[in-house]
Amino acid sequence: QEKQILEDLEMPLARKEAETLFQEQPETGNQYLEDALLRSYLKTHLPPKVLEEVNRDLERFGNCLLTKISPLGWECELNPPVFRQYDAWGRRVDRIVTCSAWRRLKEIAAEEGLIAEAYERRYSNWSRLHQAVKLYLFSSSSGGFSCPLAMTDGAAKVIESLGIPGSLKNAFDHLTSRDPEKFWTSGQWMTERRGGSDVANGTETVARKQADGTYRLYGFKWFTSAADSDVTLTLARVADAEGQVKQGSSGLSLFFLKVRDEEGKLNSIQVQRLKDKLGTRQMATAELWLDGAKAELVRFVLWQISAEGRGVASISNMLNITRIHNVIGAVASMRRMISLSREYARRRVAFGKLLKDHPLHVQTIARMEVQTRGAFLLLMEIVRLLGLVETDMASEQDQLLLRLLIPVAKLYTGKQASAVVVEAMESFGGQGYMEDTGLPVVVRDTLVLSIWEGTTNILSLDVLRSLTKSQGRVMAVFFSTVQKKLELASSAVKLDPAVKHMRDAVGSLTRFTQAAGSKGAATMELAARDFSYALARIYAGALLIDHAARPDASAADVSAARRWCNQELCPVATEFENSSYEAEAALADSLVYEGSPAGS
Ligand code: UCC
Repeated sequence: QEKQILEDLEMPLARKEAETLFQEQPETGNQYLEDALLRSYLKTHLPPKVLEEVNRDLERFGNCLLTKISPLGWECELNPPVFRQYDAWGRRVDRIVTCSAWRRLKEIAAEEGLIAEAYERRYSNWSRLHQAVKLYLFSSSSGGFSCPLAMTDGAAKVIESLGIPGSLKNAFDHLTSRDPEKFWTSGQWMTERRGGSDVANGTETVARKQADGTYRLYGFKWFTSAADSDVTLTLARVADAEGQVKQGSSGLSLFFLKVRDEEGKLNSIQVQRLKDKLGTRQMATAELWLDGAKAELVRFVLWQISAEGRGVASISNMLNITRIHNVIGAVASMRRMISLSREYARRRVAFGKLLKDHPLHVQTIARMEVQTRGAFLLLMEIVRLLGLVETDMASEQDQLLLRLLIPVAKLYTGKQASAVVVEAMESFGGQGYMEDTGLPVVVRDTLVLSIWEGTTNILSLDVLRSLTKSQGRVMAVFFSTVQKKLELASSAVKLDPAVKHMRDAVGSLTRFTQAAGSKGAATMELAARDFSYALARIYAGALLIDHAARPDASAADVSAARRWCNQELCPVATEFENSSYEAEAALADSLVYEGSPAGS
């Protein structure tokens, strides 16, 4: 007894406790089964037979994520790619070495048909939605492998939309294959030293035609994501017989190239270095010298016209797909952080009770949930429309709406996701800031979503581009679609306040579009971001109301719609009515440059 007492004295209570886990680890189960909104969306929209099969596949996939994919994703985070420029004997090899988990994820992506599903179309127009949902579930466990998949999907889309030229048929088959041995991933090499956003003026790469009809590319690509990909699409300026190239957008053409030959040797490409990034560290982003890389000019089979000088228009099909993937990533990261946060709140005790019993804490999570629901429904709407377009079932209105909603959703959800994941990190207190919880990884990887694939301002200008190109018809479709959804919901009394807020916002937006027409392009440009936010908030509001007006809607559906519509839905009108844009612009210089050395 005396010995025991002595031992106890030597090991004070505090130390004994420290040896056991005393922080509660949040555990989530099958992501699909725990996602009430996703399941109710599928139940509402999919035809019963499709729902039955998709439901089965997603439940199985949810288990696979838990047991197989998540551990691989974490392994990728712990073993980021490394660059070996030389072999042991001094030969230049430029090898990007990835970990085995990364390579296994590529195999799984093929086996699960994460690209193939969208192109096989076994569920007709619903195949795209099925694929997008799988990618959404995959995204936050994927250790960054979502990035090459986004570009692979984009490349397949470009090839398909050109009518699958004979020379690219083989590539298309590889990109859309379910066979891990055969599956290829693609890059999207668009960014050069002088241009990230301004591709038209920043692209210096030159393409020289060869006697066999192929081209050799010479230039420097400044950001090439997933640089270990098998193939890529890229832009270059075709040199004429005198070696002259045409500047600007109309001088750009789209090229396809294989990164390595059959023996694994680089296609006259040198890797300068890997980028040192804030996040997405699992995925290799490189600077590449193209020193005569053999490439093929992408041709339009469908329209029998030359593809020369149509580079930007051709690659915009890829951009629109990768921008949808960006939305998938944004919604997935919000969903992931909220799932963890709400589980943590069920386990963690503070001030004598569980976090879930602290109303302020739950209110904070609920606000994030509302944002995530709006973003999720926007995503589903886009992929629903894309599915219709891809199966020739879309009306002209559907096509216009899709063109408008892609940049709107990309820019809006990118910003939402950055805010939500940072807020969610805070809900874990200090633990949220600890690397080994995995939470900072989600935060870092999310922050890129408002940058790559076009920044918020560039995407706001793309929204204006879609208006100009359609001569305003896109707005007529926007308004009529929103109005229709509000009319359908008008019998649901519980939604009255939300519908009223929406009608007011639609009125304000209508007045803005009428008044802005008489102002110059400069005012419209200044209003572009607020205008895009208004489109996102109003359209997502209509979708939330629509979802909440179903006969079997839950209390959460109704509450989400009402809370969403309580925010300022049409920020552009408030600013515009106060004549703030011109006034703001006049003062912007003095505000931004106060104190900075003149002339610098
Ligand atoms: O590569 C990158 C990172 C890869 C990682 C991706 C993974 C993401 C997945 C996430 C998973 C978690 S980042 C590279 C990103 N770079 C960009 O996004 C470029 C940003 N800049 C733009 O978007 C610009 O707006 C440009 C380059 C498109 C603007 O070029 P231009 O030449 O000034 O534009 P124009 O002259 O207005 O347009 C040329 C043509 C027009 O067609 P035509 O000639 O028929 O009138 C436009 O209507 O292109 C058409 N066009 C479009 N069409 C331009 N944009 C679009 C569009 N979005 N959709 C349809």
